Amino acid sequence: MKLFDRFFENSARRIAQTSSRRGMLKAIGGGLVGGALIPLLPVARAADGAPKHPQDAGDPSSCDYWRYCAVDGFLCECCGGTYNTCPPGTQMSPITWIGTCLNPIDGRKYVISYNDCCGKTQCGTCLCQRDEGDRPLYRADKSNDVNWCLGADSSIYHCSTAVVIGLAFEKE
Ligand code: ABN
Repeated sequence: MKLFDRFFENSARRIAQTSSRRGMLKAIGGGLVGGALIPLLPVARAADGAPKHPQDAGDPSSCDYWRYCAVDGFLCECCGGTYNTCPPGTQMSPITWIGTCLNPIDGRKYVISYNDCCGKTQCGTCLCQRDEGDRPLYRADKSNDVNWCLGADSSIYHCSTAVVIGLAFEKE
């Protein structure tokens, strides 16, 4: 036990002889300031057009974007909204066209709802017509060539969104 005591006594004396209170405060202060600055260091932040989720890939303003596989309309992403939200001043249609698209990142199929945004004249940019699974208009239940704003307060069509509803489960 004496050996133990002597060891700590000697260590404490050595520290006391070789350091000052001011030096100690400086070291503690430096540590605190340095620690606070670590979150401010530059990190690779998501650039414009980068995936919003790690399981997502592609550019939502491009017609090739995986969620648009069955879309027919102007992409809201190019019209002041996003791929799944309406631009300000428009309302989302309560009735929609549903598609099933393959997410290239996880290799799974997702049910996508193509809600139209209504209440402003047509956006006119990023027309995208992929039409996967679309049938002629006379098959009304199977056609995406429909103005879904007919079910909204205003029937004026502006653009189309692509809202992921969930995973698609296919019959074996
Ligand atoms: N669902 C898009 C759309 C809107 C108006 C007319 C045809 C298709």
